[in-house]
Amino acid sequence: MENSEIARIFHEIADLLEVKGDNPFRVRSYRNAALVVEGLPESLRTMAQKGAEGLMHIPGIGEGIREKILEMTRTGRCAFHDGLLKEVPQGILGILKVSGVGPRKAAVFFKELGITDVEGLEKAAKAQRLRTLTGFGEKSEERILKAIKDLRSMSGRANLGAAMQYAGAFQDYLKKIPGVTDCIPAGSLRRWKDSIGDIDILAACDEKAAAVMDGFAAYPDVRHVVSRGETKSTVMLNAGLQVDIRVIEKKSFGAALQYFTGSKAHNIALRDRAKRMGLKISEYGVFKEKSGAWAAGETEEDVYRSVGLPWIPPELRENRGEIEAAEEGRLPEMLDVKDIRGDLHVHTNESDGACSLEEMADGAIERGYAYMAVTDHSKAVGIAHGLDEKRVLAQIKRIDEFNEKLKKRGRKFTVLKGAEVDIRADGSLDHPDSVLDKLDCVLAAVHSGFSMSMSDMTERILKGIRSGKINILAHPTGRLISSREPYAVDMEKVMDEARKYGVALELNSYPDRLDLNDTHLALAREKGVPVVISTDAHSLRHFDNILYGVHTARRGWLEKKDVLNTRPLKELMKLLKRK
Ligand code: DGT
Ligand code: CA
Ligand code: CA
Repeated sequence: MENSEIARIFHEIADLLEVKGDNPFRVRSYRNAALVVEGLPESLRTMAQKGAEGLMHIPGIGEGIREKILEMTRTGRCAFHDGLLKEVPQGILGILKVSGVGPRKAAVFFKELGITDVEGLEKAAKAQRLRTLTGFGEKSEERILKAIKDLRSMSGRANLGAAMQYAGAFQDYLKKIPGVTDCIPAGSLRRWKDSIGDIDILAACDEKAAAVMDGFAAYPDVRHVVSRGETKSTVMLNAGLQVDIRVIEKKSFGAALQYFTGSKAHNIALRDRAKRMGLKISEYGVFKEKSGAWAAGETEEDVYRSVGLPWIPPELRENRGEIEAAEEGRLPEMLDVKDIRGDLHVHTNESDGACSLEEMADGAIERGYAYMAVTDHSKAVGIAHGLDEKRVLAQIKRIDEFNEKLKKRGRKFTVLKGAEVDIRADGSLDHPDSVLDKLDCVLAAVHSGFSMSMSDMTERILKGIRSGKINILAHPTGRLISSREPYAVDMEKVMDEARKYGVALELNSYPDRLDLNDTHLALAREKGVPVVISTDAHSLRHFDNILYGVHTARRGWLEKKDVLNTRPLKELMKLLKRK
């Protein structure tokens, strides 16, 4: 079991306990554990090889949860979780995936109307039975029906973060098989696409492919082998992810890597170009069309060179003008994770984060950052324990004191005073101006009422921008990749207004958000709207998610100059001045 699966089970336990109406503290401890596990850099499976000892020093993990981790890494099951699944109908977990339906609502549907799965919920909404419940009306039924539709249209693809973990673990395993000389995940994963249909792994092999295929099928996390050939096999992992593997001779490895990295559209365009040059590109190599003579294939660079191009970074291979740009020497200068100097979206345990301000700051310092903005939620976001005016003022004081301490110790690090203020349904902000004026970095975001019409939602966000009180529009489309479609909003209008008011747009690096997406980022770049790449960290290890943000930015052709948090603090502070 990989960390993401263990985290998922802890989330499920928390959900199931909440549906049951269990003690909220207990619920919270499982949610916290899920956050911590999601963020661990090291595989729990590896850590648990030393037994409970190996799990001793994970912060925020107590004895009960440690035992469950041990059990899961050893047996692949959690008896406590299994027990809960016997008490609560399993279909209810499906209901929780419907956007806007949390454990409390699911419990009401179950107890009052006997609804135990998504199909039941859909039927009840269509039969107008939900409106018989207190607090539910015609609007809520419409919302739920739309959310069910969204959910159905999105299932079948995996979140990039989870797919990376599974691919990484599989890759480590394959590398150890004798005869394997190289092993790289290709496909959409190598292009860092925001959702992954299946994982494609290439293995270069110096002798018999059959031995590699045996090893591949024997991977402990394989649920079943879908198909098996001499050089190509497909398996299904326990987590429900499909993996294709191809075994390739060394001399064709570059050609195969190029081919299986895709995208299909990029490959077709590249092949057309080769044809015009009298060449033929296939997964086996580049060949002269007439004579069939071999031209290139060992490395990707060779393949691109053979058609007169420099190597094109995988993130750009979507046939969005990259071949022309490569030809004319106009490829973007690729952003690097080392270019990022600070994180401007960080939560602490004052709202729904797992760590204190001091712990998060230490984590940011450890990453080599020069600054970090603490941006806890405002009071409208009740489930996240959002801060009211009084608590924000107290936090400001605490940050000032903390910065003083850092200064005295000679640390070149600054905590910016910030907030993630809710943009309410009417476009007003959830903190008074007197509070916002005291902050260095105000994020604003929509957290509810997602089903507004496009014109209403656009107006709502424009009003937030026009307040002149915000610096950054956080997760601008509100999408959750595996469960919620973006809300309808006129992004061109939002960007034009943002530019006018000096408001930056966030690229939220959380793997389930990646919001803005690649095409919106390209639009921002075109329009000259500055972008901030943030992690929305709720725990220390979430800082690592910056990698997903940076690679998504690369997919949008963003360069260092387009990203505000690549600037040193002084320059950043000037840019954050509100207009
Ligand atoms: P996914 O799995 O849906 O997230 O997206 P990909 O891009 O990983 O697609 P996949 O797994 O179907 O195929 C991997 C790569 O193999 C794809 O990016 C390009 C290449 N490929 C697959 N089918 C074709 C094809 O019919 N023509 C060409 N030129 N390339 C193909
Ligand atoms: Ca794929
Ligand atoms: Ca595939």
